[in-house]
Amino acid sequence: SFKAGDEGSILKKFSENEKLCFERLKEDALHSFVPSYYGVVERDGELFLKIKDLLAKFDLPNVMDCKMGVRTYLEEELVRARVKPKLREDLYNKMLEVDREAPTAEEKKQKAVTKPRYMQWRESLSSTNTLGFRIEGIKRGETCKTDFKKTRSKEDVIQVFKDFVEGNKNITNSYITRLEDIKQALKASEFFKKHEVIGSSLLFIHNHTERAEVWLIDFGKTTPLPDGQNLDHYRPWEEGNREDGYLWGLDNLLQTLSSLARE
Ligand code: 4IP
Ligand code: ADP
Ligand code: MN
Repeated sequence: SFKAGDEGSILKKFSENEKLCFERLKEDALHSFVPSYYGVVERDGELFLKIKDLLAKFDLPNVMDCKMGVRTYLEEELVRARVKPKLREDLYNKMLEVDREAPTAEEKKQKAVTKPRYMQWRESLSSTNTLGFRIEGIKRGETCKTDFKKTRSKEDVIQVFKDFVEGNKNITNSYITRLEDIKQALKASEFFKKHEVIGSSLLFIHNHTERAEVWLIDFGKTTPLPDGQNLDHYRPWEEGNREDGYLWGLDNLLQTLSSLARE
């Protein structure tokens, strides 16, 4: 769903929702932690969002994608699956690949699961439910690793971060500082107050020069609340309250990096 853009930009497959988020974020306290947005462009008859390539100024970057929050699907997806369950064979197969025993007897018979069922299973297998974030993938040089679906415990997460920074304390501390700045910006942000932030990631980038940055990316499922409604991003999620646990997850992420810095 991506294309290389020109002069240090990338093109992401258009979504109206994500476009609106990028536009609102331009004016927001979070703007310096979100990649610059250059508008909608058309290539070969398809629409894309043109976004700054965060890796462009890095020589040999190492990259980690952490998906934030205690929940990774929208409440409306849950409602839809209840009213009109859509059975997904592809998600059933992805489930089997990780754990032959994960599907219930009924699911095995149907050879399919609903999307919320799949997403909830992914959340409980990983650290999403217990820590409010999970590691989605890591790129080091030419190698991409995405087999973190069962990385759940604090100890395992710390180990993955340790390998990612190769035990480098300067990089770890730069990441902590950047995350603390992000936390302050989130608390000051009008956008953050008024949006349910689902499936969004923090992108960690560093290299051998010890340059280290963290950016907020992926607003495809970040949705505005009804007028006058706010989230605090800490409270546990209950269906209907639309909480996402983003700040709770960020605190846990900061704790994880802090224990690594103290080791
Ligand atoms: C994927 O599961 C991710 O959760 C995707 O989110 C999600 O897309 C996919 O839903 C789901 O199958 P795995 O990571 O286990 O492969 P992301 O795009 O953030 O990676 P949505 O559309 O929910 O963002 P489907 O419905 O596209 O399959
Ligand atoms: P999707 O909605 O398909 O999940 P994301 O926005 O999460 O797309 O991006 C997927 C991956 O692409 C990220 O994990 C990251 O590695 C890379 N990526 C996304 N945005 C940028 C960017 N602005 N600059 C560089 N890499 C990016
Ligand atoms: Mn994503």
